[in-house]
Amino acid sequence: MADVRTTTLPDAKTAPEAPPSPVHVTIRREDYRPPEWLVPEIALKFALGIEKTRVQSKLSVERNPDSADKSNVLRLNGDGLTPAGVWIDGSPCDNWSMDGGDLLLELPGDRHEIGIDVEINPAANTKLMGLYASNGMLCTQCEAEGFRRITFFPDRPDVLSKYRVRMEGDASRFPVLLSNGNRVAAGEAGDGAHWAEWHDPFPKPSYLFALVAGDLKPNRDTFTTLSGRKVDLAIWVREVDLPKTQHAMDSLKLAMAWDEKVYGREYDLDQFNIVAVTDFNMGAMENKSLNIFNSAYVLADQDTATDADFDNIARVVAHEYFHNWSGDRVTCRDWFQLSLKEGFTVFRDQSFSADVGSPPVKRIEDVRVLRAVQFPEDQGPLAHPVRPDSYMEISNFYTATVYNKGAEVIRMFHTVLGPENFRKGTDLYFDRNDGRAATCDDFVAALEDGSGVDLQPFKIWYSQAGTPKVRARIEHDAEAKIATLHLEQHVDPTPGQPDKQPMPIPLRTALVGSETGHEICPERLIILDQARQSVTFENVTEPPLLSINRNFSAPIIVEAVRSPGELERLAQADTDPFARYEAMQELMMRALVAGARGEEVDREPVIRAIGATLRSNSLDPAFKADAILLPSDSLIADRMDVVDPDAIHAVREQLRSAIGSELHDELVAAHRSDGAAGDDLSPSAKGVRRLRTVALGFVAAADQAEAAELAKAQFDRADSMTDRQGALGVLVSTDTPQRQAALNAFYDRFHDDPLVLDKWFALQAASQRPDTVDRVLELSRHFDFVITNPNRLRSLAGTFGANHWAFHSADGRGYAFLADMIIAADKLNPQVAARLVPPFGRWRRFEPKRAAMMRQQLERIAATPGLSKDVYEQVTKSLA
Ligand code: 0A1
Ligand code: ZN
Repeated sequence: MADVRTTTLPDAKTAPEAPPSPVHVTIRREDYRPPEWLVPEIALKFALGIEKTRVQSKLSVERNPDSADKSNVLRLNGDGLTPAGVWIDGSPCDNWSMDGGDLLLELPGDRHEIGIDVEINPAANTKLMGLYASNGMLCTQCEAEGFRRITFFPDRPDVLSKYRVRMEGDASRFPVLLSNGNRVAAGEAGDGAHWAEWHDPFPKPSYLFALVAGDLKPNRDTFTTLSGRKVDLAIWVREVDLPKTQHAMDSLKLAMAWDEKVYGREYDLDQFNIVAVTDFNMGAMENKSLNIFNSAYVLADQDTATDADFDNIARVVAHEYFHNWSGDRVTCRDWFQLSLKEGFTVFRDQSFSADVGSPPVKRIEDVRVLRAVQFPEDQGPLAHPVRPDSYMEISNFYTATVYNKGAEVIRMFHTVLGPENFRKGTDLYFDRNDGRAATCDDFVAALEDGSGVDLQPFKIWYSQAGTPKVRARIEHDAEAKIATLHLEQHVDPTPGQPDKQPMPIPLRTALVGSETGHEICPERLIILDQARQSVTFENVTEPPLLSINRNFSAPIIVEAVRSPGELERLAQADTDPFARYEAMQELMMRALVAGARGEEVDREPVIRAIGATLRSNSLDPAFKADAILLPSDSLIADRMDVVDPDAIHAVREQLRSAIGSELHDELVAAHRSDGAAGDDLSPSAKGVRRLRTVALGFVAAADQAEAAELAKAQFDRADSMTDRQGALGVLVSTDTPQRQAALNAFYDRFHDDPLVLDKWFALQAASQRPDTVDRVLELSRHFDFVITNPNRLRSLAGTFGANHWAFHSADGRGYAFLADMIIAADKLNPQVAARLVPPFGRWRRFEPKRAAMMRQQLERIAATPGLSKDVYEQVTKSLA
């Protein structure tokens, strides 16, 4: 075969210095090429120090037979690294050059051994990507492109290597040394140092590499797999936190058993470690056998964590564990395929949480998150498909679209195939792709081949952005006893996608008799795949009520022609709990939207429906709490053509107040209901507590003084953080003497516990008072406000950005505050700063004054010198 190696390296000594690569390049999915070089094995040696860590790497590299590009240049990605030494096949090499942060080496043959030395400073790493220091320990975060901040490497997910890691460090500072796989050797190194060596037998991409060194203590346990192998489990935390790790451990064991039962997936190594760290950009990370967690998703006890915290811990522990198969054993070919692992793993963790809790309540919560975060994304300037076509900074694509809408896509496959065929498909997917870097197409192909069902039409869900809107209208021919359902679908244009195609939309649909309240036509699955479509139902013996998109079978917006009376009836009679919840939400939403538009509002159907829900003996309290909660200000805003936050807020408060006074007795009774001791974490006890606080919120809307008394009593007597935080959450929005007293008491008791102090910041940033902006400004100067800690920054700035009324304060000070925060945070941690930008994104939909102020702040951020790629991408896209 002809030698097609064309590229050569410029002579390192004579070539002009490589120009800095353009800062904000757009990467495109269509440009994907297989890697030219593979790295089947890598050995890493770390001489650990907080301020200086030396990293020596040895890569065995070989030409990729599957690559058509045959240059003799090996590009090793780097970010902020300078090689202190380079060797090729054991000989020192000075014929290397840099291209931006990347190291380029000229390689004569097809197989070589590369040695590279670098030195890094973990203490100076405020981006928290790569190797960094947190609370005296060292830890890593490599997804998506952090490994290149540790050493030079082809840092892309389709290069899989076997890792051998040796680390050495001061034994008193770093008594515990962890990495992926199995610890194969350890020993003393003199001068108070020690070392450990770890081997991971499973080839993995660099983003799954992990290392931890610190003074940690384990909560240990074991799990015996289905085939009888014993796995040693450990959760590593600071000694003081050990008593708060049991729930995470219990959750881990439940998740391991669940994945065996539901997906037939066993754990594959002898050890599984979880480490909690204080400073972490996201929730947690699925590094092979060494999961690293934001401590918020590990630590919990009754006194410091709410029921929601407990649920989140179970969910995230399960999520990361499930990644062992959906992510680690089968990984992603490129970052455009991120939803391959994330959408699927979210679907898996959602199913797990549903199975260990209450399925309808879990479904309502999942949909609430989707609507609160993903729908706005899909309808704004940052809209992108589940499988994006391009990005500047991949960190900006760890979005609700990739994660949560991605999970909805998998759920639709599950709905269409049914559980058994779906399982056949996932079995085939894992078999076929084990040890490979796969694509979303590979996933769908396996589901199709496993089930024998054609899923090609559904693939548009990966490529077409935007939330479909479905109009539905039912027509009844009483004489012929036939009902005809008329359906129409439409997707609004999104950036880069002006014209949309109809999508296949699975709609679980039933008809409920408006007289008897019985399900007169049992549920069936309608696949709406045309722009317009009609479906008939026979034997419709009474005027039907339309129960559609049951259990939220498709991630769409339904606009169904149904009167308030019909919705009220459905809210009581529908046999699908989710559809009942939906009927309530729709009823409330219509009243709120009408009110915000200045139209007259008939509150009575809403109040009657809430009253009936509260009085019901058959509904469980958690469901009641969900069902009676009014849609948030931002959800109402999503339904408005021109958003006026003050009008929305006012009408919502008026409705809350009316509910609070008309249903006073029912609400106070719900507030008083007991049967939920603080240590009882059963779904029913959690439900009682949730309803207690939701009810109190309504009482406060009608009578602050009365509610403040009830709340303060709840606060003082609370035997759980759920009740304490619930009461404080209500008080914090009131103008009562109890408010400050409770805030102070909370601070005094918990200011040494960072995760609880985060709550104190967040509660105030979420407050619905006219002075919230002033208070938040003050808090940003508070002694305990630490901008370098992502949890603290999110608890103040992130929560504030989601506080619709306060953020959109008419004087524009909310906008200025958040923009200041973004600019300041960007200098330290671009990834976290960029995640604060989205609230600005929808500026075009606001009334002109606010729209202008929001735009102005975006422009101010964009004009900041030295802006990161992360924030640059979000801000320019928001302005475009
Ligand atoms: N894969 C993780 C999410 C994650 C992504 C990037 C990170 O770096 C800052 C950290 C975590 C998950 O889905 O859990
Ligand atoms: Zn994940």
